[in-house]
Amino acid sequence: MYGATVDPVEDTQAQDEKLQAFEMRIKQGEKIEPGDWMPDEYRRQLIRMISQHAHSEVVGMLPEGGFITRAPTLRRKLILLAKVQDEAGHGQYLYHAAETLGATREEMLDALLTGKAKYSSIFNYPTLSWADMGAIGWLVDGAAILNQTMLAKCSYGPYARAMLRICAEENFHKRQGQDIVITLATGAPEQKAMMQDSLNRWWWPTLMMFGPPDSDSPNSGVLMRWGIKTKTNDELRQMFINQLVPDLQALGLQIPDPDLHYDETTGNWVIGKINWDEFWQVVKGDGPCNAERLATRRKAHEDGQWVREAAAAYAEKYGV
Ligand code: BYC
Repeated sequence: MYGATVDPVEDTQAQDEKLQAFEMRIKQGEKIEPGDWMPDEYRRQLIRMISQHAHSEVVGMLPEGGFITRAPTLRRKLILLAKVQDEAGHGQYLYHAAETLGATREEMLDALLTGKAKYSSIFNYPTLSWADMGAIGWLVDGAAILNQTMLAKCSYGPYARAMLRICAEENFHKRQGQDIVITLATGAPEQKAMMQDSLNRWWWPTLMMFGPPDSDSPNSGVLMRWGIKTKTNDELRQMFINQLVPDLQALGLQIPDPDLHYDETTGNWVIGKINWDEFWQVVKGDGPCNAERLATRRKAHEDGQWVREAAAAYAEKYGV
């Protein structure tokens, strides 16, 4: 509400005071809620991150969705079906959280379908075997849980609360992935080979999921300052590596990294070089499945047009 009569010096001072009060609230661990004052950049960053996160959940249904009809048993099929359905629900919670900041569903979907919006790089890799359901569940969901457990403590109330629900379900997803990996890694030689091949393909892309190295992460500074992120990309990546390496090795699986070693001094598993050129290529839209994923989403959106029209007509007729 800044009309022509507002004194610019007084205005800047008022803004500074609001910013100080806002930062104090974050420092004290208070949640920022939709109607509260917030800097434009805080709102912009949250809409960017939450909408990308929502798109990731929705696009993330595709790599596993193709295996629902190819699950090896009825029990596995039911579990995978429930998991993929959960991801759609996660997308819904997150789109709602972004809407509380003023983004509309139409704008967000338009950005996804026109290729303007990002979604997680990991979903641009193909799923080639049943073992990939294990790798996605344990590695990809495991990585997502670490990131989302951090976000469940973030400063924006609706995002933090959405994360609490999502993390509860993601833990089940991780367990189902772990169960598949353990079954295959301790099974027949063919099963073990299938699991090893899957790990070879998913290990590096999963490490890339955490985002670029801290030295090359333009958003981290402001996100950390305002309590949206409380851990950096590299910190979370290292936590993941330290958790996963001993567990995978205990199953007799080989981590596809000749430089991997344990550093006694830091207590960390140290990895070789991540291929960041590959990461940026995928993020910029030129990964193995980017075109296929977007084409599938666009078709689903077009096929769902009649449902949106019917829902809108119903709402208009009955005033709901
Ligand atoms: N993929 O400054 P940086 C799931 C972009 S789904 C693509 O470090 P930031 C699941 C980044 O956006 C869970 N793009 O960014 C679902 C930025 O570009 P813009 C997905 C990436 O935001 C189905 C630029 O690179 N989780 O669990 O500080 C089945 C510079 O990066 C990626 C989330 O979405 C990437 N991996 O940190 C199974 C979590 N990394 O936007 C499982 C929410 C970076 O400036 N998001 N970029 O043009 C986040 O926590 C953060 O956004 C990130 C990146 C850690 C991903």
